[in-house]
Amino acid sequence: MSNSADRTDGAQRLCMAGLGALPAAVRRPRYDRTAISAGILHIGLGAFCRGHLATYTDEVLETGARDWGIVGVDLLSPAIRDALKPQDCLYTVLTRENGEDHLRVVGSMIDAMVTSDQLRDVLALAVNPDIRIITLTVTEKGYCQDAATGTLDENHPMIRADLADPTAPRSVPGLLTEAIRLRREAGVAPFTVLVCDNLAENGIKVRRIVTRFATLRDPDLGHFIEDTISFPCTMVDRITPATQDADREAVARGLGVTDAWPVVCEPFRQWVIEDRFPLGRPSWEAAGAIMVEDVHPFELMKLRCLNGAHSTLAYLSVVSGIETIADAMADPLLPKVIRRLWDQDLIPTLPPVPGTDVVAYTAALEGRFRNPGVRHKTIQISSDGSQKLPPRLLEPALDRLKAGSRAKVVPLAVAAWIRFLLGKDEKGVSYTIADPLSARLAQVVADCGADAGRLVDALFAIEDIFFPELAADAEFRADVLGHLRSLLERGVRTTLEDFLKTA
Ligand code: CS2
Repeated sequence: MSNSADRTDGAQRLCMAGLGALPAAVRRPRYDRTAISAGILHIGLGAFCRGHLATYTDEVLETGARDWGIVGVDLLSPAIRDALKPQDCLYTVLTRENGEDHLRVVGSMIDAMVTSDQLRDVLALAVNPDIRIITLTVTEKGYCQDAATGTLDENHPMIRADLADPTAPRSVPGLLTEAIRLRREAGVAPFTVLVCDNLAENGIKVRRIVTRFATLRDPDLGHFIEDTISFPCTMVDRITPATQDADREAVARGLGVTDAWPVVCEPFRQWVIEDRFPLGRPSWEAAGAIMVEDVHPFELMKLRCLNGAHSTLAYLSVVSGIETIADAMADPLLPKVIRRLWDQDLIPTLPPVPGTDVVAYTAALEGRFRNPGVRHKTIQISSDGSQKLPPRLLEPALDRLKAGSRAKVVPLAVAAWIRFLLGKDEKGVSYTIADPLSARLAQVVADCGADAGRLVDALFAIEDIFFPELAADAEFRADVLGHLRSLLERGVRTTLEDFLKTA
């Protein structure tokens, strides 16, 4: 994330007192914010939750609800809290499409905290009976999971530290467990945990992870979580790149005042939620959320078609020096590869999705990816591949295998990820591999160099990433190896041209 949130150049700052003076076209809260109390504690105060969940909640508050304000908590750095507090936690969402900008000031975030220096306050709030839901956007890696199996990574340094000192947690499983324990001790009914990250079966998975952590800490607490805490699954969608300085400047021009940390995103948003909230929930459906019994089909469609295509585009693009998803979609070859990925590998793995034509969904995705107003950097999407590849691309490849077929485009995407791990693009420009397994991945690259066969063998052996059954499939391995050799010897262009000539 660009790091000049504090650069407001002495200009007037977005705040409650100045709301009335904003240009008429700027949408703003039409409710009395002073009457709003906190009902949701949100963990992970990045751009995504502010562009998605907080905008839905803002619209629920506009219908007259008073007790569903959000307190946002960041686990990592005080930067967003320190940007938001001086502006009464107001911030702007700028949506862009077809050359048009729409500005909206969101009011549903009523306070911001950071665990590094306010852990006691955060835990006290989690015990408060007014808080009925804990929502999370901490990215895939935030759950300290083994990505391929979706279980707790018990060797994770933060998990080990939290098990040694469980009342001062730093990890998400540790924090949730401690909050649940304190709440139980205080005799307050348990909150619902709503995981809004891109994990397959996100609620089920995080329930398993937190239960395991709690069991290691105290088996009785583990049983309590298993028996009493609701973790509904949910599918969240809105393309929301990290905020850049140019976005801050555009927002300042549109508002006439500065906003230290606005959010820029596409106009599209979607939210599908399993309706299991024992202590109630905001009427998110009033803002267009879809409440369902079973999120799974929606989640698979989104994770595979949207996120799987994103990751494929990201690795091929970073290696060939293409900076954004919109630029990738303007390339003559890449959209054709993605169309094949959808048609040949991903759509055939999806169960029927209620009320949805999946082919039309992918056509709409193509339009969303092409939006040049949303400068979504391919290097940003390339991060955390060890966490993202399994649900987005490797699971569908495994599904194809189990169905007696084979993935045609996933091996190319996997080869592109391996080529990406070498850390230098085709023009010789170096980039950083951001990944929770980066040390291990760097060791593989250091050991194997650009020897395609050794790279594939060493990486396929990492069971946190590759399902053993898929890694053991000779055809899948040969396909990845063939593409990787081609990428290394002849480059992305020629590899794609040849690939597109095949059936
Ligand atoms: C992206 C997602 O960064 C990534 O890995 O694929 O953040 C994507 O933009 C969102 O899931 C869209 O809802």
